[in-house]
Amino acid sequence: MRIQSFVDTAAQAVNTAIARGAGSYPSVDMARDGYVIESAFLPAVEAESIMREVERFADRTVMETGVPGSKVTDRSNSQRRDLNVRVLDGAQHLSPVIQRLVESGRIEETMTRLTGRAMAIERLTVQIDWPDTESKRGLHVDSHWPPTYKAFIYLTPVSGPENGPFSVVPGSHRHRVKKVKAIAGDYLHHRSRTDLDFEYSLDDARCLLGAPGTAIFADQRLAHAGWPGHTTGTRFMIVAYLYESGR
Ligand SMILES: O=C(O)CCC(=O)C(=O)O
Repeated sequence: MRIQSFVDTAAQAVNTAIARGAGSYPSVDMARDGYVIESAFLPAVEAESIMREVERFADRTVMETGVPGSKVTDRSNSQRRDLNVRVLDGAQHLSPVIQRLVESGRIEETMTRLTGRAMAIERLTVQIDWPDTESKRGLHVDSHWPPTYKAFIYLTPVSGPENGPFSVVPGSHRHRVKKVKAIAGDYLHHRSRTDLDFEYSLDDARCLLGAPGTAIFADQRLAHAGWPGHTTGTRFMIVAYLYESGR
């Protein structure tokens, strides 16, 4: 087991060290920062319509959707971080507006245009975050290698740090030396391999803000986290998990 873990860690470190291409996306902003914000990606009325379908799940006693193909999962059931996060999988079955958005292909098309890589959605959720100043996961990547991507679409106003914005260290999707150091440190200290909070600081992170309907397209090799000073308002957002198709 320990040998396998070492081999996996070494593979991650080597692939991170030799990774190329994150700085040469066709979108100059995506190449430089690792993310692009598209305001009004969804019209405000559509964000409102989705909210009418999903806001009932902010009631913690509602544990089932009652809609085939969708389900409610509380992160607190399986982990000790992000204890105030709820995920609605199969969110397209809960809202005709989300269903139409998925069928339109706009999310994949936008990420494909920004990165120059053919993207496909593998999972689509609505994430609900209740205020939390204690258990938020720190800065991390989703995967060092292979790269993964997400589109976040805010459904509620995320106007300041107090609303718990998605936050990133701009440009960190291109870093290789710091990432290799992080992977090695995590291995030696038995931490999750994707943790970055010993190499990066929230002081270097930027809170990504937006009105309902704002979309953020991100290379998830960015050092990122939900802002830990989330004191006000329950945040709802669509999260599309994207991968290079045919990988
Ligand atoms: O809640 C957030 O804004 C952070 C989300 C996140 O870390 C992720 O999707 O990997």
